[in-house]
Amino acid sequence: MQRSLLTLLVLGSGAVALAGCGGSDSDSGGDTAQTAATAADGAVQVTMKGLAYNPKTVAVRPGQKITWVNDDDVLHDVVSTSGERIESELFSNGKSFSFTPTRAGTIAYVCTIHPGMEGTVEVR
Ligand SMILES: [Cu+2]
Repeated sequence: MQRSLLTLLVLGSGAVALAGCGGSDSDSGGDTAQTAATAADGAVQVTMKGLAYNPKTVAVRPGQKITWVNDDDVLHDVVSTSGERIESELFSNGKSFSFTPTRAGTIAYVCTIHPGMEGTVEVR
């Protein structure tokens, strides 16, 4: 009962916002993944959340560091299946792993304990 009322309120306010402002920037919060992808120093962050890498594909230059941060309550790792070798330990919530590719190419990687949890690093 409470939950469905909340859902209605959320959906309702979303519809009002959509109808009310013609295409202005969304300020709904809670979805910071896109803007957080590239830090000021050029490092790229991939968040591990909901048994997925976000963003799933990142494009970097050789020498540009990538940091994976585990935002799930289960362990994850980063192990490449093609391209340059990446092999992290399993790490827990709040922990991170960084890798800096040295040459151009495509790196496909997976989490070894979660089937379907896959990502790609495009190095150009
Ligand atoms: Cu995993």
